[in-house]
Amino acid sequence: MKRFLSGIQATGDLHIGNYLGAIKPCVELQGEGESIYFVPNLHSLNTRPDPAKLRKETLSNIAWFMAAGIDPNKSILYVQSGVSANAELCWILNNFVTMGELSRQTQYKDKSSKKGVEGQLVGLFAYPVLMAADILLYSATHVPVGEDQAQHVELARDIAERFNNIYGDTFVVPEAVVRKVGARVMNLQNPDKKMSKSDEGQSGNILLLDNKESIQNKIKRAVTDSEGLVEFSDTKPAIANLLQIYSGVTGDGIETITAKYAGKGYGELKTDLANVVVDSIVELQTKYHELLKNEDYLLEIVKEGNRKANEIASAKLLEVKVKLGLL
Ligand code: AQP
Repeated sequence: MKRFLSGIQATGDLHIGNYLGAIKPCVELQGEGESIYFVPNLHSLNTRPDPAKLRKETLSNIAWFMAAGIDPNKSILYVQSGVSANAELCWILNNFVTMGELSRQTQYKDKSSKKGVEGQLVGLFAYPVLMAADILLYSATHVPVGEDQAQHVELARDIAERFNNIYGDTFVVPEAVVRKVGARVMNLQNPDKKMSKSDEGQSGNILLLDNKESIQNKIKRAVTDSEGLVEFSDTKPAIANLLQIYSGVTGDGIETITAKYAGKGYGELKTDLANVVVDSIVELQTKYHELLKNEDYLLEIVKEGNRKANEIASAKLLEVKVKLGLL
């Protein structure tokens, strides 16, 4: 039986990259096996968030999952801090990974390059270990993620194999599920850089909360190139990015889209792209706002999700502790 697991951090407003790279694949996989989706709010602590903001964004991500189609009757939807076994297993797994491995993680290198290693919190450095615990504790077979997180899943595989080799079969070795389209949505103003919640200034990010005018303006102002040819190519990253967003939102293949715009300029592509993005985001927003009106209902969903997650996690943690001789 396949078991899918994925999470979206509460670290700011979600963008279309989070949606196409992670949330949409999670929804599509729901029903193809068991699924567990969660908000990794313990991970968010490495940005020292304002408590009220963290609480709000945690519930907001639960609402986005549900607005996109995650059904709490079909999937477990939970919040990381509601299952203390995640943090406990993380501590154990810290002893199955080296500082060298963690310092080679691209996301750590990117994020720490801004402040230098000296000023970095251990929480950021150890982020991939907590992520490994999140995955291994639930025996996930498949982890739908954007491209930026694939390296962390790879490390979780290494940690699982290392543990299994010493203590016998304990953890399922997980596989990352990275979609061909939408796995790395780039910033509209800088197509060499991926869209990120933590970007300073959001003019290059299409946020799931953006209104129609804002989406239209951002796409209209997206950088292009001087060739005027709608082609999907590594040498045309800005156009390739617009095409992958188009494809991710509509489900149309890249070739179908390039054929449609052959001989047409970027203006027409951008206008149509803005329309399809607006249509899909507005539909999501309507459901999202409806869900947010009833916080008690969302809290009930989380409570029940945490209960189910705890059941799975505590059984696996006990197995690990027995193997390690922990009383
Ligand atoms: N630009 C992106 N394109 C496609 N997928 C993306 N993801 C993130 N950015 C893109 C995927 O979204 C999921 C949730 O990510 P996360 O919140 O756990 O952390 P992240 O990968 O660090 O995402 P951000 O948006 O860049 O957030 P910040 O700025 O807070 O670090 C993951 O599956 C991720 O791959």
